[in-house]
Amino acid sequence: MQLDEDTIDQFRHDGVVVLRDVLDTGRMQAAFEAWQWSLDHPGPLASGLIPGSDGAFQDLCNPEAATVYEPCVRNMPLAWIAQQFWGGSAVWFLYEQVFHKQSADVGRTPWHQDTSYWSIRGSNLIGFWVSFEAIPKQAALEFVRGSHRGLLFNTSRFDPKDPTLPIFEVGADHTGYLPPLPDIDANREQYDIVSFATEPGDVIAFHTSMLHGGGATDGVTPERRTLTLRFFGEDCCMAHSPGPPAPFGKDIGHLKPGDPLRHDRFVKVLDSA
Ligand SMILES: O=C(O)CCC(=O)C(=O)O
Repeated sequence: MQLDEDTIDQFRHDGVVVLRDVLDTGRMQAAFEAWQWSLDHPGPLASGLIPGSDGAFQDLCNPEAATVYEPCVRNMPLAWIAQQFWGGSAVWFLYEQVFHKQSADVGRTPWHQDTSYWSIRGSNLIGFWVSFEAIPKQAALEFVRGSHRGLLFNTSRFDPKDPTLPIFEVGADHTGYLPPLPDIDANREQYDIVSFATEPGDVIAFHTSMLHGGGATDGVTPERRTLTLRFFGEDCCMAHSPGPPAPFGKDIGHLKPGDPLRHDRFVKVLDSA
């Protein structure tokens, strides 16, 4: 899928674009079968999306899932899209994440930034958000436009009492300190929030450092089945972080801050162009 310059510029500037009709019926079916596999084979990080609340499920980075997702990501144009955003960088598959909001009253996914959960930094980072239902704007995931160019915050621990509570304790030496997450929902008028209604086959591409959240279910969208596929490129390396190399744990634990992010764990999907 060849992108035009405006779309590439928009992704680089805004950090998010919606791409229409990216996945045809066959690729959507393959993606759905992979998503279903994840639901049927929960990995070590599977959980209810929001601790203490019912009706939602997520799983991510399942070590057993690589062979399930590899054919899927090789057969999709997503890595090629990422390569165009990154000016020709090679592209590696980082990991999959599945979301299942199972009833009409599941609340918003709290505002957060994916990158700040990881000890990985770089500009070549992207998530592709694929939903198997049509999603109207009021149930869509929301993004703070341009926030991938701003601060990385101490991201949300998804505490239902206060979704801004940080995930990491700050250590005595302040290594990897990240500032507290702002309360975006309480001050929405101060933020440039964008969202997109989508149809099956559309894909939302976003930089993983984007502040994003939302996507509650309601009577119009009583169930949401979503797959996010994340990729990285050449400039990504390990970084100091207040936490572990989440969500990879021991798998890549020998990599040190500054080391390029390269490991057998990550399938290279495209060589540099
Ligand atoms: O779909 C959702 O509710 C959350 C998605 C998300 O946070 C992500 O894909 O990074």
